Amino acid sequence: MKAHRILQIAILLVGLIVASAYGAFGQELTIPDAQIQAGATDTLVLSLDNPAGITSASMEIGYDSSRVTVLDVLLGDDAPWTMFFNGLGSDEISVVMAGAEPATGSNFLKLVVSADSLGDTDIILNSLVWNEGSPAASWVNGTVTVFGLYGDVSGDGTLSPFDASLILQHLVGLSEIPTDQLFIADVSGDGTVSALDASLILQHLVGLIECLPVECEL
Ligand SMILES: [Ca+2]
Repeated sequence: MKAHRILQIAILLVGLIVASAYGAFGQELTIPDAQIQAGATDTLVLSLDNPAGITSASMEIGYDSSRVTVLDVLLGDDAPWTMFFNGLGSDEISVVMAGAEPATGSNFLKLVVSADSLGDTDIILNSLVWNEGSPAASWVNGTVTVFGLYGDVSGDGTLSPFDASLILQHLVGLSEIPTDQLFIADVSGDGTVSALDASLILQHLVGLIECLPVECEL
């Protein structure tokens, strides 16, 4: 290989390393997915993959206000900055925030969200700017799934022995609970769906146990 070709490659590699260190490929903000029971409130933590070089941000966060309500916007634990927001009650919240130094970790911003009506809704960034446009910004939008009752696998709004049957049918392969609905069947809260979950639903229905374990822990 000729010397000037080697030099070109070396310069390119150094450029790539410097560019990635300064986030030229986009420092990414991630809105997490969440499952929230209708009527309940949860806090979504927006995480920043690499806070280096970022000392201010402006963003517009959009969502379907008929499905969820953003009750409050809070600074993340790792970003002790100054922040103002506006737009609660609308479908878009504007946030501006700034600090003298970059955040110390990935916990960047929090949305306190209440779930209102059943179904999925996306929480999306309509815009995001770091500093005055550099480093480049990229982001990952999140989805909030609003569900009704734990254990109500059929989705009819009530807990019944039939829900326990659907879990047992799922376990033996006679019918299938969609993957994104499996958390509803996990009434034991142990992270898996098993015959125990069906048993707990039946025990709860006749009052042998006061609450489903996943709800007792709430
Ligand atoms: Ca049901």
